[in-house]
Amino acid sequence: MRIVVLAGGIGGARFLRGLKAAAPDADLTVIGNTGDDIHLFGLKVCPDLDTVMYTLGGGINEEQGWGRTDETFRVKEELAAYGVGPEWFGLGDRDFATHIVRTQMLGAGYPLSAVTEALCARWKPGVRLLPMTDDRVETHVAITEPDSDSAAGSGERKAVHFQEYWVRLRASVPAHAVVPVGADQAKPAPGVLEAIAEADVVLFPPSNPVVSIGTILAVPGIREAIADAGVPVVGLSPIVGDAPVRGMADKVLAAVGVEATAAAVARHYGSGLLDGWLVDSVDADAVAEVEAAGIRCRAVPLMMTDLDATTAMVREALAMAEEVR
Ligand code: GDP
Ligand code: FO1
Ligand code: CA
Repeated sequence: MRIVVLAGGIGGARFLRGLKAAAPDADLTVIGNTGDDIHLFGLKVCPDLDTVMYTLGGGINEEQGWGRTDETFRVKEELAAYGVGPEWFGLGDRDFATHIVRTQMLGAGYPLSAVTEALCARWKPGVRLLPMTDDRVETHVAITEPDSDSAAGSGERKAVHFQEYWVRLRASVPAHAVVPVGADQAKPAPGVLEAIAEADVVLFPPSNPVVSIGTILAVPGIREAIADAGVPVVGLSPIVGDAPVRGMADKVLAAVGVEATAAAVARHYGSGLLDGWLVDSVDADAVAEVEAAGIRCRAVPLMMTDLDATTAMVREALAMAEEVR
């Protein structure tokens, strides 16, 4: 069976671990979000691709969910001693090597998809990991700058990189809009549309619906290819009990005018895209609302507390795919 998964970082990566366990013989293609990518210190950093690669390849910092295990921060300290920032983004020494290799290959003319394949030759994630695009896309967030930080003195409105909104500001300021800058001009990376067209099932893990899956779907051609593939498309809610399990999905959903509920996220994707949707058992009340929107829905445990729980979730998603096929 050929399965295509649209993935962000932590939510996507943990789900994929369960998918590998639930469907060990399946051919897995992951379309990764690159809207979180950022250029720092002359290097190209791809947080979501790396989170998937490290998680599936055994190199992830498990507690944190991103970055390398057994990490040190000597380079970061030296940069800070030179007064070279940003100091709010924690790139570790081991992680730096990945960004150096990536940037070197990009500089030599390889597209990001080829670079990602080369990095995966080391990590062997057990999936084909494709960036959504080889073109530059950066998610920016329109915010009101907090008073104390504002050069203008108070309440300045401006756009910041998603990483600045999330890591520096911890999503503590109002987000008015989320813009995947460059997405409208981006082309799907080689293999993306082909994988979707050849898929037997498309899965949306419980990744962020706006800044992970929403960004992937913003690359022209990807949403259309999924809708046209004629195969079951099944998603799992990242919202449990009207709140994200972790992260800022509630804030970025508000910025695009969507309530932070499992049902609202399903309606946001819509029946034109989604055939099936799983909500957590605590959100059983949402099932009727989702089904009324024309999307098959069931309530099952959706907390990825360990591999067994995650594998069980994936099995439910694959069972639903057979039901709606
Ligand atoms: P990120 O790029 O690291 O933010 O990761 P993703 O976009 O792939 O996933 C983030 C989303 O995963 C967040 O909105 C979380 O609510 C969701 N999430 C994380 N852990 C779990 C879990 O155990 N169960 C569910 N249902 N969602 C989760
Ligand atoms: N998240 C943080 O909260 N603080 C950091 O300093 C940080 C550094 C970092 C470095 C490399 C990387 O791949 C990810 C990193 N993240 C950090 C996670 C990342 O900012 C976000 O969680 C994701 O982009 C959101 O999906
Ligand atoms: Ca992300």
